Amino acid sequence: MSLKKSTSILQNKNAITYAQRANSWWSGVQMGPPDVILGVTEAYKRDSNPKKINLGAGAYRDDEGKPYVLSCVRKAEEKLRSKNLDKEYAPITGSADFCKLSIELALGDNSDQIANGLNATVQGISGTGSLRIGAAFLNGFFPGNKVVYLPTPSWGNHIPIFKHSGLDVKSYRYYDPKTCGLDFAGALDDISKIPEKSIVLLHACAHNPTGVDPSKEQWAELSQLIKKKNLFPFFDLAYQGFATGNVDNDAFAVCLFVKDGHKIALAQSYAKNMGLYGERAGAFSILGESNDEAERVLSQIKILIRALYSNPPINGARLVTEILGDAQLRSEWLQEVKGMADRIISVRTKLRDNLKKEGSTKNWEHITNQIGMFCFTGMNAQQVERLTKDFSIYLTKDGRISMAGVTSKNVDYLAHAMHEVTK
Ligand code: PGU
Repeated sequence: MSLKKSTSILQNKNAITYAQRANSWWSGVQMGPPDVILGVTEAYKRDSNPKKINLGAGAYRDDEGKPYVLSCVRKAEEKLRSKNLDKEYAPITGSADFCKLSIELALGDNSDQIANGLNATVQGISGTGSLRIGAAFLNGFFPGNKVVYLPTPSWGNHIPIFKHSGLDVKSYRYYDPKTCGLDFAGALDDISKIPEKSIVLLHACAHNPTGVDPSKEQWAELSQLIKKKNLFPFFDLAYQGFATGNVDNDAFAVCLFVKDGHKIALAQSYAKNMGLYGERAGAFSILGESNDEAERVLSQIKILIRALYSNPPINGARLVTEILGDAQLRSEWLQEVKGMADRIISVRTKLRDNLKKEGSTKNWEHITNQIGMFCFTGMNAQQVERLTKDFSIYLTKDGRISMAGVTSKNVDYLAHAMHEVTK
């Protein structure tokens, strides 16, 4: 083909593209805002300041500030490699072993519920996908008010997850900005006014974003109230092990509610406690009154999953199964979770001490009182903006710091910057 001819074909093609653009299907689509949490990481990546710190998304870093792959995970990978497994589709509900090990991790190995087959458990796409499947099921089958009540504040993605599933979203008081602690009276008051047969979402431990959890006694009171009001508890258990370093302690609220007779819904994630962020391993469960009920529930969840993504990814669930199903790897994992939780607890103290050293006269007690991956600092949007603009420290606008990104190397710089913007 001559050069002249090929150029004219190109010009024609361009002309068609321009014509299509002028009258495009999508010309009415407006630019959406960046995600409030994951957008922070995107902005951080664009910054060239060598001192920059990313305290946005809750992803654990070692004391060098590097992503951390647990050694039990590396060993599980080795074991899987030697097994030379195939890549066949998983069942719609995912790996049966994975589901069993997951619900046992939450409810305990000796749970009557599991022994009696009362749980309908499916493998989900990490915590988010598990919540989303739960929300879709509730939207289709919840026999009461299709309204879910979230604590104020809650994880930023809870609202869209439930809304996209068709549920209404309302709220109950949870956090008291004056004390940077729990507004327990407010929570009780609001929950007592929720119409019967509505859904209440509870962060099982290490509340995100506040790092504020009810005490055991307060959980007991909440359980009684939620029962009295005939509300349906949906637990989000995304940080089992991360709050106290002990997976059983962190499942306290879930087990208490089950013991009190609640038939709960439960979303679990292995993103944080096994560091399997990108593997997307999680589980969703509903407890039924009988085995027959659980089976019927499961059959409907299967229908929902089939149309959404057919069946879940296999690799993350295989890793979890290797770790939880092997006594040696499991005990190594329990130590590593505790190691991560302990490192976070120790940098909390360092941050608080350094703020004092910087000369801050503000009360920063909540930094060490709050637990889990996050610290809700109480800094306002302007202060956060200054931290980012003047110091290249990236965090969400609500003043939440992912403590998992604080290290013994950057804690001085962080404390200095926090003092500068809050003094
Ligand atoms: N539930 C809660 C309470 C969470 O904090 C998170 C993650 C999830 C569920 C979902 O985690 P999966 O990764 O889907 O298992 N929240 C983190 C991670 C970043 C994000 O927003 O997804 C955070 O920084 O809040």
